[in-house]
Amino acid sequence: MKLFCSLPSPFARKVRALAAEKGLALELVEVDVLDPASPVAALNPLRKVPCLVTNDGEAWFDSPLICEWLDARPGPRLIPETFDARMRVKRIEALADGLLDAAVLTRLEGVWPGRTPEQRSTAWMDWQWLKVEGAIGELERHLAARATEGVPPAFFEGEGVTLADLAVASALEWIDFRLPDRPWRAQAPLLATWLARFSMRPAFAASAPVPPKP
Ligand SMILES: N[C@@H](CCC(=O)N[C@@H](CS)C(=O)NCC(=O)O)C(=O)O
Repeated sequence: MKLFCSLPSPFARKVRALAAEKGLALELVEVDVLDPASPVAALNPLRKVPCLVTNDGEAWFDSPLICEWLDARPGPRLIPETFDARMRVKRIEALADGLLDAAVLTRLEGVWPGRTPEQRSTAWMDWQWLKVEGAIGELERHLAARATEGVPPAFFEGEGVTLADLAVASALEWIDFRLPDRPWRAQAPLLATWLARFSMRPAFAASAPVPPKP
């Protein structure tokens, strides 16, 4: 199985961490999605990563669907099978992915090479950031409702790791990596405590984005 991705991509990180939790091997194919000649265009008409190409040559996107596909392979389940539990996990994933969509747009507005400095809109970035703050607030409330004497639970849903944890942690660590001037911890102390613990999990830590060498 090949995963077309960029190494810092938080959506790809969610997929890679899920594969690691299940003990599945993924061959990573690094691509530059902003290059018009990127091979991803032939696999995903939306020109986004991650995109999974199975051993049968079938291409799957986007990341929630890839996670579903991988989770159906052998290994521990990261997406519960019962309907209610499954919906709750997918809801947290949707929140984390939506948070990331807005955070990625915030960053692209600042760095996308197709815009001149005059064309970049601070108002647009702030509008996107409102969504990020809204989602972070919701995640914080979720942990607060499940906390015991002010200590957040180890996992977002249930008693073990799920796709919900991988999605949230991938999103928050990407913000730390790409938008360090957008601090979020003061707004969400439980989330910060939760992430500090969860991010040490080996299957997750293995895919941490590496800053380029100076
Ligand atoms: N909904 C998609 C989002 C994927 C996404 O936005 N990927 C970014 C990289 S982190 C991308 O490929 N962006 C290129 C573009 O928007 O042109 C998913 O969950 O896979």
